[in-house]
Amino acid sequence: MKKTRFITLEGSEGAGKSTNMDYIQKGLRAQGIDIVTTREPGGTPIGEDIRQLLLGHKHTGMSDDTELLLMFAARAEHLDKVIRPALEKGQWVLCDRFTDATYAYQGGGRGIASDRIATLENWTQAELRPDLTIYLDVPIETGRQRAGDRSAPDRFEKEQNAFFNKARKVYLDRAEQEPARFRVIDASTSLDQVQVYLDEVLQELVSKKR
Ligand code: Z5A
Repeated sequence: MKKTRFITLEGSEGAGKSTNMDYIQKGLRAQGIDIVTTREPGGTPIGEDIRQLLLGHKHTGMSDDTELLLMFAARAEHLDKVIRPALEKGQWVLCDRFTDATYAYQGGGRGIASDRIATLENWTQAELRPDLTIYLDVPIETGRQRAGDRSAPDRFEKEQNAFFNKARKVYLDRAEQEPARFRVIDASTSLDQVQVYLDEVLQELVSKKR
C-alpha cells in the first residue's frame, strides 16, 4: 500500500460507519497521527445545506442529474475548504463517504452511466483519490434493521432494498477492481469483531505511515 493520508469509510445504511469513525480516529490519534474527520454530503456550511436538500423532503421528484450534480457541488466545496487544505498541511483526512458512494448510489442505484460520474470526478478532484477505502459490508436487510426506527427516513432511506442492493454490488465490484485501495470488512458480525478487523487495517496503516 502506498503512503496513506486520505482515508474514506463506506458502507450501506446501518453498516456502522458513524459508530466506527470515532473508533478509527481514536486509534490513529493514539499513534500520534494528526487526523481530521469529516463527512459527505456535507463537511462545510454550504455542503451541509446541500445535504439538507439531498436528504430532506422539501423537494419531491428531484431529477437524477440534479442529485448527482448536487453531490459534486457539495464535494467541490468540501475539497476546496476542508480536504485539500488539511492534506496540504500534512494532516490525514478520514471522510465518512466520498465518490465511491456516488458510483454506488447515483451510478448503481439511479442508473447514471459511470463515465458521466468519472467526468465530474476528474473535474472536481483532478488527480486526488482516496489512498485507502474501508468498506463495511453488511446485507441490506441487516443494516436497515439496525438503523431501524432511529428517526424518520430520509429521502434515500425511503428507497426499496433493490436500490441498496444495486449500490452494494457497485461497492463490491469496485473493491474487487481496486484491491490495493479497498479493505472490505464483514460488518454483519458483532461490533467487537468489526473492530478487531479494523485494528488489523489500522496496524497495516501505521506500520506504513512514514
Ligand atoms: N450518498 C449518495 O447517494 N451519494 C454520495 O455521493 C454520497 C452519499 C456521499 C446519507 O449518507 C446518504 O447519502 C446515503 C447515501 C447518500 N443514503 N443511504 N443509504 P449517510 O452516510 O449520512 O447515511 P447512512 O448511510 O444512512 O448512515 P447510517 O444509517 O447512519 O449508517 P451508519 O453510519 O453506517 O450506521 P451507524 O449509525 O454507525 O449504526 C447504526 C446502528 O447499528 C447503531 O445503533 C449502531 O449502534 C448499530 N451497529 C453498528 N455496528 C453494529 C454491529 N457490528 N453490530 C450490531 N449493531 C451495530
